[in-house]
Amino acid sequence: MIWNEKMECMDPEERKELQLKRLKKTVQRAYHEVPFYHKRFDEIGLKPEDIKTLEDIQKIPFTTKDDLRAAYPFEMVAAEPEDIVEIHASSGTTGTATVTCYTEKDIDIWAEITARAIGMAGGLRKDKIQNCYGYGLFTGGFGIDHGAKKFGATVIPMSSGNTKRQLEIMRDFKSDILTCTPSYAMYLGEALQEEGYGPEDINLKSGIFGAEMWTEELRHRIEEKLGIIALNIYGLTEIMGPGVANECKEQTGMHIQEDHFYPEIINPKTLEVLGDNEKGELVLTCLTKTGMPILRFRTKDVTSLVHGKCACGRTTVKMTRITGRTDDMFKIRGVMVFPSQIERGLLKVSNSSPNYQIHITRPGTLDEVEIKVEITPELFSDEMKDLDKLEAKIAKSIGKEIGLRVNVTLVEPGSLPRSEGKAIRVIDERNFE
Ligand code: DLL
Repeated sequence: MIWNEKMECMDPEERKELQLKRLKKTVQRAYHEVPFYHKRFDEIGLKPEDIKTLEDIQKIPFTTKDDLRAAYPFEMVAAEPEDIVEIHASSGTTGTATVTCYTEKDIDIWAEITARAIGMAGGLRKDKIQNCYGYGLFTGGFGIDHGAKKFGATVIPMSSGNTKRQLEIMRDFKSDILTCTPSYAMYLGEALQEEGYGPEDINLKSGIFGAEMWTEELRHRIEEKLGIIALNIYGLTEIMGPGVANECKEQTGMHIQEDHFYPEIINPKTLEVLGDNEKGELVLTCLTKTGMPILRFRTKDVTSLVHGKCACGRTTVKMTRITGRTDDMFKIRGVMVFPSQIERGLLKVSNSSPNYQIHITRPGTLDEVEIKVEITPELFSDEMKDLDKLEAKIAKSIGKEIGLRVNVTLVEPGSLPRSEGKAIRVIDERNFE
């Protein structure tokens, strides 16, 4: 079902006019209400009136995650405090969080775009949506919740975790649509099987999965295990949350909700804007957001854009599955982690060595992190039990920093590879290509 035929199937030329009108308005708002943008524009002699065509967007400087961090928590807000009705923050732990503020109008738009995702997943008003994205500062839980209510479906606000209960509710309530990260969907499928049940014992017809990288192979496995059609959903806190782009049943990429977001693909090195089908970094501009309108945000996510009418009838541009990042951020079980946080945790433990390597694997369905740390030559001769203690101490300190459990293995001094340039700190053995 197409939730908003007018917007999703609009003639592309007509949509461009709408985008330009909205872009001009948002640029005015950002310039006049956000000192950061005022200064940025003035520095290069750019005036909001200089944006006369959609291509003129290229005159606007990029906004980065560092800019947003520097503005922590509320400096990017473009609305009066009394008009802000909800706040969310990125899934990273302290120090890396970026905050986003929504007006009532923003929440309505957010609900609109996730309602579109539910439409794409074959949603009906009588459907029950088991929402296992985390509720809280993370945008996943509330984003889907707002959309499910706007759609008129029934939301089961499970939030994440407690797998046994999730399965019980799924069977007893006869949930129709599942929303969670793809790795958790797979985990639920396996747990279902372990309990002696199969797809025939549940009522699910589709799933809306995102918030982390995943592959076609994982899609097939989830579909088989749960007996559903599995669809991709993309979004990020800085721009809105889930729903920025949603996949339809054609499963050929995610439709960007272009009436609300303007996408560009750039070469991350030269910053040049790339054409259709060319892989590069996704840059997004909010066209309608009023609480915190972000212009030309460098997402660091690697994808490409595909224009043209989809077999589903929608005319919005599609972005292909994300295959990587242009920075060193990685997500572990849905939580954003930067190597610098791991390093901080490691080095808080006195007599730990700064030579380390982070190994990420997905042995079954859930991510595992192992941090190999060289021991200093002085410690090398120590008793085994002292080394075990040190491992546990480092694991605890890092765990505190990133909010996740990690395994630490001490390795011999000098055994980790040295690099003359940028050290290779992260070995991600999960395959997302
Ligand atoms: O992950 C929002 C979201 C919630 C999206 C639920 C989809 C479903 P953040 O925590 O701010 O927000 O993380 C945003 O996650 O820049 C990507 O690197 C990654 N990401 C999000 N969706 C996908 C996806 C939410 N479908 C960051 N495929 C983004 C690959 C994704 N990566």
